[in-house]
Amino acid sequence: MNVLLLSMPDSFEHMAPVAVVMPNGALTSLAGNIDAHHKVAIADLVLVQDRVRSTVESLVREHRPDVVGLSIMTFQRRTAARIIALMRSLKPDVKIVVGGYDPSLAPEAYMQPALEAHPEPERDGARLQCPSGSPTNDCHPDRSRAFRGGTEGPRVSADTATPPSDPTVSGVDFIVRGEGEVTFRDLLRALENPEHDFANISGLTWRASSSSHLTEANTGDCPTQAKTGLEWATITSSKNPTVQSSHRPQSSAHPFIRSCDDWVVNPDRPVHSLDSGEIKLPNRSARVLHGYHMLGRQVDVVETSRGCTYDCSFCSIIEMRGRNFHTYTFDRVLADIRDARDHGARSIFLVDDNITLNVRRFEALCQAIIDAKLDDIDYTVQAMTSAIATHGETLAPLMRRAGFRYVFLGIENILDGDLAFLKAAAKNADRDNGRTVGNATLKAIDYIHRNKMYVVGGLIVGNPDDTPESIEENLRFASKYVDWPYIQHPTPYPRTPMTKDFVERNLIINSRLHEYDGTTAVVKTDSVDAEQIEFMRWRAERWMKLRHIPAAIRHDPWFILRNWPKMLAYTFRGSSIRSALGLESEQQVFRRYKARRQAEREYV
Ligand code: B12
Ligand code: SF4
Repeated sequence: MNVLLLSMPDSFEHMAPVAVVMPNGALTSLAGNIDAHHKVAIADLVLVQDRVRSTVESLVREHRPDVVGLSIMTFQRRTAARIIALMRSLKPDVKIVVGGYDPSLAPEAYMQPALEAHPEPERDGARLQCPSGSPTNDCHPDRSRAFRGGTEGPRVSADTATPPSDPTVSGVDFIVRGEGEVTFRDLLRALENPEHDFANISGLTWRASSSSHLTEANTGDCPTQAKTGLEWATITSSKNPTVQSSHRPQSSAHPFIRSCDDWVVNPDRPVHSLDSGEIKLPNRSARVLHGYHMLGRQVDVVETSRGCTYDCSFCSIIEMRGRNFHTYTFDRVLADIRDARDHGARSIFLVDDNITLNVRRFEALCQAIIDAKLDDIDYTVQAMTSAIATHGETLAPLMRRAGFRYVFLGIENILDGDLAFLKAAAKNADRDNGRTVGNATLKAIDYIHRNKMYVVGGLIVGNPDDTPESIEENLRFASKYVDWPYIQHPTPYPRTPMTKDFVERNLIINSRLHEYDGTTAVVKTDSVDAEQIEFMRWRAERWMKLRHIPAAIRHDPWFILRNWPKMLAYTFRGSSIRSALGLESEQQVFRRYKARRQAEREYV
């Protein structure tokens, strides 16, 4: 089969395409794990933000995909809906599979009635009706037509197939929940098999209409009404196979949407142990778009482990895969790094959720990188402050020797009250003989700086009890100590504990999911409104970013000298000659920046 894998084009404020464009690690891993006879192409649409529609059109023309897989974060849901509608208009019989954090944690939002690939003529002027709560198959008279080469019906144009309004997506055939390599591989096998037996694929949610192979075990009542939007806070994950029903009121705005569709939710797939060799190396050769870079150096992503045993309230990881930590063997990691280097990478981001959970292993990995002579690459990694502060004496010099350059520190906040809300106190604790003796942040930063590495400072401001003073205190801290600010606002992603808190305290002021990008304040605090919070961060952060330019010039002079006007223009977008001369207020510039940002989000 022809398989096309897409990541969404949406990026956020701290990922200025002129400075960083990073590949999506999930897609190469999926591509590396499907059977060899498939023809697979990967397109990271973040590489073509200004021409998404034409790129998708030519990808469909060139690759004639039978199956399209989309990797989606929550803030990308609306774009995903638009791309699916476009796909369907270009190739109505294509099978659409979604995966990643958003489909895994809010699958209900993807269970909307399908955009009809071959719209049924209206019968007696009425659309198909399905009795509420009916078992699965009855309302699908033509249920496997698309697989068996149905006739070309009238095409749904991208315009008429406007996706339902945010935050739901329609036209999806399969939802892969959690880790995807084996689930996706098995799904492709089932699609090739005339039986279409999807019932035995753990981690898969599928339309009953996709298969004739629906067992007794999977049918039954429809216990859960599909939920979307902010209702996700109350949904729990499925442990048993169930049929979910997404009966929705018919919408006259979407004439080709069926009035009902039933979904089968297979049991969860247990997380992979990784060291068994079950997950094969990523397939980077499948990429058909190019141009990934980090400050001009070709960049790639590599995993050495998955999972985390902490439970920070803002993080999606626990609901995604539970609290656990699994590691790849060093042989595999080194082979992966070599493969990335052979494909041109000179900079590598280790995308582990929390590599510093096992510091001894991390130290040994640094040594293995040095021994394997893979230390000529610039590495970036995410780390906990407590691990760096406690083990910095030995760990930090080894990291430097291995080639680490940027360390993303999850500082989150410098105030104890905020850390308690974020449930991030433990990972920021400075420990001595197992006893907590204070906050680890400054000590960790010091180790990193002494070893000539740079701190990307992850902070979260705008928590419920924050005041203007506490926000300023964090911003001052960032300005003084971090080399590159990565400051965000708390964002209520599906099923995180934080979301529940914000819902209960009635602090969410914005439910437009495409603005849930981390740098748009979508929640207020008890005493500061959201716009004010965002304004304070935006005003302070722009200038902090400027300070890193000399260090960047020393490392990559030609790239920075060629591109600094574009970088400045991006960082200070919204500014004008009048504002530079002090003839406009910062609020006016901020409003213009917000309008620009709004326009940027219309990728399709
Ligand atoms: C590395 C990383 C980044 C990197 C690189 C991003 C990239 N280009 O890949 C950087 C730092 C740039 C980044 C930025 C952001 N990130 Co980020 N990031 C991560 C992190 C740490 C690991 C993701 C990863 O690569 N894992 C390895 C791969 C192999 O696993 P995976 O992505 O889960 O994919 C598996 C499954 O999900 C599934 N799958 C995924 N896609 C698909 C598609 C199909 C078709 C199928 C079948 C299966 C499937 O199968 C894969 C293989 O098992 C996660 C998790 C964490 N602990 O924080 C957050 C995370 C994904 N990021 C998140 C967010 C919100 C962002 C930002 C918006 C803001 C931020 N917090 O920084 C930005 C936006 C990025 C942008 N496009 O502009 C959230 C997403 C939450 C959500 N509900 O959407 C996470 C979960 C962190 C969190 N806050 O909880 N991120
Ligand atoms: S330590 Fe990092 S990966 Fe682990 S729960 Fe906290 S934010 Fe998520």
